[in-house]
Amino acid sequence: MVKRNPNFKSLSENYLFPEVARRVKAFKHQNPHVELISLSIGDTSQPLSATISKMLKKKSEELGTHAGYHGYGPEQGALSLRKKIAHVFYSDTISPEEIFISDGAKCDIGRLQLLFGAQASIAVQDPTYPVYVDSKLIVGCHPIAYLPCTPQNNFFPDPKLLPAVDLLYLCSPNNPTGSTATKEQLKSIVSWAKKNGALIVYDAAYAAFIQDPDLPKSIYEIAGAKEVAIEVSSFSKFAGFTGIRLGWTVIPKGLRFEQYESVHQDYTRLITTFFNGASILSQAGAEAALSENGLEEIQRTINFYMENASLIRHALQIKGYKIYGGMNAPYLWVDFGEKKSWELFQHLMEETHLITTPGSGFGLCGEGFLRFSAFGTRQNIQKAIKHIETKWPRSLELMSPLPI
Ligand code: PGU
Repeated sequence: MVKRNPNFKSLSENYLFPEVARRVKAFKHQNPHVELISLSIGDTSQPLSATISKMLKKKSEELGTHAGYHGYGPEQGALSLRKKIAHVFYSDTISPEEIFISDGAKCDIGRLQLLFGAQASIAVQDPTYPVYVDSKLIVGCHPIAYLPCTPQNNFFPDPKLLPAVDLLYLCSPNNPTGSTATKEQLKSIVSWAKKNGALIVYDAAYAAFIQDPDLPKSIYEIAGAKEVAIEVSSFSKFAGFTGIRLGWTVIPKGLRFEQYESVHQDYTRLITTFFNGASILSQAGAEAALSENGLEEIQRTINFYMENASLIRHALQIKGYKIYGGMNAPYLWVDFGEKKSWELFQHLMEETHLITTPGSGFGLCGEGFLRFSAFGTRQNIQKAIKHIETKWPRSLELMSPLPI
């Protein structure tokens, strides 16, 4: 018999969102007539913009002709798209050769684990996007260092307290806390990485949601970051590509391993071996998204989601809840004090028919919090607000004891 990969023993039975889905399904089975409103998974609800949708149609028609047909593209992605990303997101401070187009940020996070392998030690923010941890557990692992990120430290680790690790994962704007790192915070981390010979894996999947012009949208806005940081990003949230799939990873050519070997060269080797390039259709859609019209249309959708965030924030504030995030990020992180996140989740689902994401699903320091996503339709957000206004107790105290 084939032996099971022992690393899987370290994982919880389900990944966070399938676990939420499992509980929702069980409740619906018992209560088929109840309408549940989900502010849980960060999945987009607004249609593709007209410019993107037209391009997808045009491209698929072209593919149906002899002249327009195309097979495999370069594994790293179309040069024209890499150039556009370099221009729009990095003002040409990153070269197109340093950008690897992919089928999404989540997939790249997995590939980066293969790049560094089992021997690399990692540190993550706690709470954190669970994929950094689970993908590390799958490749095999040194103990993972969890860096508490709570209201007490403005959800950002103190560089003076960082352990000696090879890789530090940072996500800003943060999933789940909705906090956004300042330039000063990133500067301190970049200089820590340089001093300690560490690399930073920076997840900027929500950068387009930053409203405050003083907050950095990329780690490469920090001098010297190109020597120590990889940046992962995605079209999923800002362009509505959660289903279409398209992301990218920046591997600066200056990044080096201990013996001065090139990280870029190894990543190229990995990508050309394991990946045959993102879909040509997605890439055409992404180029359209970055056209002048495309960017304008996308901005309107971003504004729409951020209005959702402020509507939820307002409703929760009136009820006296302590809320973080939702200003430069599409997530709100709500503090319920001593309560257990999964119990709260269950209680709110059963009593008020709202689905949220339990904070403890993102790490121990997420206990007592719930995450609210602002990616819903306006109709759903308004329904959710009505539920909060009419069914939720005014404050945390009124909620206890939970009947579970
Ligand atoms: N990075 C972060 C920080 C994310 O929150 C997500 C999606 C991704 C990457 C994935 O990007 P793709 O380009 O679409 O692969 N997080 C969502 C969806 C759940 C999930 O498992 O990815 C969320 O609700 O947290």
